[in-house]
Amino acid sequence: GLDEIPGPRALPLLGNIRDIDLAAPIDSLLRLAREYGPIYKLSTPTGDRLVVSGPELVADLVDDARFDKLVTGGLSELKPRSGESVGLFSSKTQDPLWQRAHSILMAPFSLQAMRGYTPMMVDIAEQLVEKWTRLNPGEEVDIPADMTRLTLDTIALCGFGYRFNSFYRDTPHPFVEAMMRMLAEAQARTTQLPIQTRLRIRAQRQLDEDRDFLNALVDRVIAERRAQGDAADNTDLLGRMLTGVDKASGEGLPDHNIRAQCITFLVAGHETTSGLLSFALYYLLKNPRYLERARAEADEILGTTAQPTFDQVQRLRYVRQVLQETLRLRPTVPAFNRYPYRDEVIGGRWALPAHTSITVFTPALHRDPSVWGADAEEFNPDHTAAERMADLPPHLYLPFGTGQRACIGRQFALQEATLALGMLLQRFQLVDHLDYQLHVKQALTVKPEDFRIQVLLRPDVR
Ligand code: MNH
Repeated sequence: GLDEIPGPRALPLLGNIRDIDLAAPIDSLLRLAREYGPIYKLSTPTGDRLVVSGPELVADLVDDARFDKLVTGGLSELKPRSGESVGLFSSKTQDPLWQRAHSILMAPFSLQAMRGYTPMMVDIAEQLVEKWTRLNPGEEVDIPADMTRLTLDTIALCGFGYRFNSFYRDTPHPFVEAMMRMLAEAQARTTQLPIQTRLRIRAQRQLDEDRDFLNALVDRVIAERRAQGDAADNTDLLGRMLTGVDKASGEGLPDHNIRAQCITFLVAGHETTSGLLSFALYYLLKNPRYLERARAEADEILGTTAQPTFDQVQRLRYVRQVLQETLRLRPTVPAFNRYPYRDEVIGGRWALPAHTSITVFTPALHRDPSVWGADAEEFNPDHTAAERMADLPPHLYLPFGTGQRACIGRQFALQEATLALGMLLQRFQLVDHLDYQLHVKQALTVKPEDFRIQVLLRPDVR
């Protein structure tokens, strides 16, 4: 039973809270995995949790016939008002609206659909390039801040034709501020007792205000689109949601669900991808050999092209490999949760009662030397070479989660990040003038903190 599963000793009431450094939980969980192995037990204020990172155990957990996504914590703390929808990310697999939205959205998130979004992605990436081009000598760029401008504006434009114009602002758009406050509140609630949450009346009022503000903006965009009728260009995600019909049920999506999906795409789609780009730039700066190889590829495929095409982006294979290797070491969504429908045995050894909460912890899974070799802890894009990935059992590399609940935005993220990284390498020399030392900040997702560099237009392309 669960009693045999190893783990740090839990204190009365506090559980294992002192085994986790809240400022660096990933490092704590990695250390515990090294100490206690592929499965260990943690006792937290929200109950016992198993943390799993062993390949043989994960092989069982990815089986959708026996295990399901466990919706917990974070975003699900932000329960909508009754009668309202939650987006794909926070809804249960059994929710008929998850099934319907998932089936309608598969095609607009497919690799083929990225061809249609590429010009909009280029539009925003050009704004980043313009900004960096016009810096004075010696000025710094705040990498995570600019990557967040890029990814947020890209998903809003491709998602529903809205421009946040983040490159024209010093401070975030009010929509983004409201969204960030809501996420911070969701995060705070994961460590509060229910009574504490109920007593924080001001926080609740702020949350309601922020939610109303987000909803109103998205509702306005939806109403404007509907008002355009047949004249509307419905090739973006919003258009596909307004016109799409689920084959199984013959039904479309209600407006309150479309609204929830739009907000979900903004939340799920921007920090994850901006963290990926920030870490990738960090690793390239610290590994000039790989940087040179990626730049050579950008030069070869993009040449002096101002606006890369879908096909050119597809051919940036090494750049994509760099991004995949980045997600191996620094999966920006570092864990996801599963539960067994019934009593199960995993790895032929551990018996788990039905509905046990299980966390699949990918940073440890992705560093297993038996899979990735003795240099598993090191950044080297050869680890994620296409030939190697083709032979790899899929459950060993899970930066986008697994099975039917895997990331629907995966092609979107990779297309956008490959395009942006390719364009930056094509034009800029990156200067690590502060000899940046990696400091990881974790909120809902993970990113390098205080990562500032200098950028110079490449003399050979000026
Ligand atoms: Mn994304 C689910 C990682 C980019 C929209 N995403 C997931 C999951 C992971 C994940 C892991 C599964 C979580 C779970 O099982 O609980 N996502 C990423 C990463 C990136 C990313 C690492 C970028 C890098 N995601 C994006 C983008 C979008 C997006 C971009 C939208 C445009 N993700 C989603 C949605 C889900 C999801 C929606 C939920 C899908 C579902 O459950 O049906």
